[in-house]
Amino acid sequence: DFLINVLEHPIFKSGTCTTKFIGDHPELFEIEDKKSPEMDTIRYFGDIVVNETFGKKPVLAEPKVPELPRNARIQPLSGTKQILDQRGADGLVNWIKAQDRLLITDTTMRDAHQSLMATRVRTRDMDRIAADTAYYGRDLFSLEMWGGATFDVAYNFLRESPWHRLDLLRKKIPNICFQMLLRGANGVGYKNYPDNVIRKFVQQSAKSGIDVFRIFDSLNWMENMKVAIEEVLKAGKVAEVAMCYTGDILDTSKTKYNLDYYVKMAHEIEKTGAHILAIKDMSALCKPQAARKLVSVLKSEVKMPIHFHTHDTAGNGVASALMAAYGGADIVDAALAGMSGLTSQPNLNSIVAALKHTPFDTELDDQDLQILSDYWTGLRPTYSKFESGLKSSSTEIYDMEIPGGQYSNLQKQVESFGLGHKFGEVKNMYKVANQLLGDIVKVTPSSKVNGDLAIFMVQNDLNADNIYEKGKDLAFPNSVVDFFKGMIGQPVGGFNKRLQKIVLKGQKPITVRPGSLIPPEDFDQVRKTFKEKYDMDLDDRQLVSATMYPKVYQEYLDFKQNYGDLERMESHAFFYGLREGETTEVEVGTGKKIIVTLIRVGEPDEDGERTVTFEVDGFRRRIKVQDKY
Ligand code: 3PY
Ligand code: ZN
Repeated sequence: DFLINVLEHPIFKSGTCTTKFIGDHPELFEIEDKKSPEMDTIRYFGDIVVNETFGKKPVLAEPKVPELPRNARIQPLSGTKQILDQRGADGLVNWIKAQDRLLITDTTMRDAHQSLMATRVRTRDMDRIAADTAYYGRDLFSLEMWGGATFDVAYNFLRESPWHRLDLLRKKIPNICFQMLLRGANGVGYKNYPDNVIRKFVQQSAKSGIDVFRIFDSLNWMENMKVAIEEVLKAGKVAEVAMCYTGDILDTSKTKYNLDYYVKMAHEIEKTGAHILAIKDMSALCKPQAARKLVSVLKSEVKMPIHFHTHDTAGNGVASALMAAYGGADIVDAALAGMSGLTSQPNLNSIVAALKHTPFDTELDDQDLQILSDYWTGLRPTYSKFESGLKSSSTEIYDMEIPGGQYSNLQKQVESFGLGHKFGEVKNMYKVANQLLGDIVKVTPSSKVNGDLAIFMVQNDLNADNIYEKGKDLAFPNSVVDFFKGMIGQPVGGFNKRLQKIVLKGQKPITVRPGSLIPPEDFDQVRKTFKEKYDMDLDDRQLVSATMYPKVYQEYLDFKQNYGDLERMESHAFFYGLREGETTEVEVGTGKKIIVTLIRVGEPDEDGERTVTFEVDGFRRRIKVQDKY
C-alpha cells in the first residue's frame, strides 16, 4: 500500500522528488484498504468511538495477574476433578459425604457476574486469572463458570464462543470440578427445546468439560427436568437437581410452599437418581433460620448431599449460608469478595473466615482468597457500565420475590417501556401479577412471565379486579400467553383458570410435557442451512449453538466476518474503544499482534461521515465512519 502511495504521488510522478520526499509527506503512510484483520480491528474501534463512547472513555487498565509461587507448578494439582474422574460420580458423592468441612462452590465466573453486571465478563478476563484460580482455589469443591445466561450473552454481546471459554479454562484449571446451571427443558435458553436438543447439549457440555450439572425447572415441575437428568447420568457426570425455593417456610400463614412441599419434592428428586440435591434460592428469600430448618429436615429425609445456593439481595446471604452449614449442608455457593454481595452470592471470603477454628472449617486459605478477590476487584471498573447502581441490600425482595438478576435489571426494562416514572408501581405489581398467575415459582423463564405481566398491567391500568373484564379486549404479552398455554410447563397447584381463559382467547392449553409435543430438531437441516449460508461444516458444538440460538449465532458469525475474532482484545478496548492518543496491542488471527493507536476523530463531513485516523504498526490508516447521531 505504501509503495502504491509513493508511486502514485504527483510529485513522485513528476520526477521532481528528492531524497527528503518520504519524510516530507507523512500522508504517504495514510493507507486505506478494504479487508484485512488490521482493517477489521480499526473499523471496530471506529464504530465504537464514533457511535458509542463519543470520545468519553473512562481511564481503565487491566488488573495485574497475581504471581504464582515458585513451587506452584512442581506438583500437578489434584482436586475434586480427579476424584470424579477416578472414582466416578458416586465416588465423588461418597467423598463429599465423608468431609467434615463445609465445601464451597465459587460462583464468581457465572452467577456473580450474571447477577451484578448483566453476565458481561469476557473469557479473556477469566482466562487471565485461571491458573491462579486453579492454584489458590485448589480446595474449592467446584467453580460455577458456565450455563445460565453465560451461553447466549457470550455470543450476543461479547461476540465470543462459550465453548471456547470452557476449553481455555479447562486447560488451565485441571483440578477443580466445573459446574454449570442448566434450565431443564429450557437448556441454556428461555423456552422449551425439543428433547434431542437438550440431549445433544448435555452430551457436548459433558464432553467439553462440565462435571456438575445443576438442573432446575422454572416451575419446579419434575417432568421438565427428566430428560436432562437422564442424559447427565448417561454421560457419567454429576446430576445435581435443584428445588427452587420460594415463599417463606417460617411464615405459617403461607401454606403453598411449606416444609412439606419441599420434603415431597426432595423425595421426587431422589427418585430420579440425582447425585446431589440443590436448594436454589435465586431470589434470596431463604432467611437464615429457614435455611437451617430446611436443610436439617431434608438431611433427615434424603441421602443425597445438599448444596445450598442463595443471593445476598436482602443482606442476609452470609447468615443463610452459615445457617445452612449448621443445618448440615455439604456445599454452599459463594462468590469471591470482590464480586459478592447485593444481587450476587454471599461473600466467599467472609464465610471462610467465619468458619475458621470451627468443625466446618473450609480448609481454604484467607490470603489465597484475597489474592484472587483482588484481581476481580481490579477488574470491576471495566464492567461498571453494566452494573445496576444498587448501593445497598434491600429487604423489599422478601415481599416481592424477584430473582437477583431480574431485580437489578428491572429498572432498565421498565424504563425501556417508557415507564421509568412508574417503577415503584411495577415493583408492587410484580407481587399482584404473581398472585394472578397462581403464586408461581419465579426464575428464568417464569420470572419473565411475571415481570412482563406486571409491566403490562401498569401500562394498561389493570389491577387484580379489572383484569378479568378489561383483559378480554387485550392481547397479552407472548410470554404470558405461552405460560397459560402450558408451554413452559405446569405450575404448582395448576393455573388460574379464570385468567387462563381470558389470556388464551379460545386457544387450548396443553397439560403434558411440552417436549413430548415439540417435534425433534432436524439437525441435518440445520447443518445444510449453515453450509449454504456460511459455507461452514458445523461441528457438534456449533450445531448445538446454531440450533438453540439460530439468530444470535448467525449474528455472531456475521460479526466475526465483519470485525474478526476479538476475543483476545483487552476488555477496556473491547467495550470502549480507544481515546485519542491511546495505544493498545491487539491479537488478530492466530497469534499475530498489532499495535494500534487512535490518532484523531475528525469532524463529520456533509454526508455525516467522520474520518478516523489510526496508526497500525507505525503506518497511518484512515477510515470513514458514519456518525449515526
Ligand atoms: C438462570 O437461569 O440463569 C439463573 O441464574 C436462575 O436463577
Ligand atoms: Zn442464583
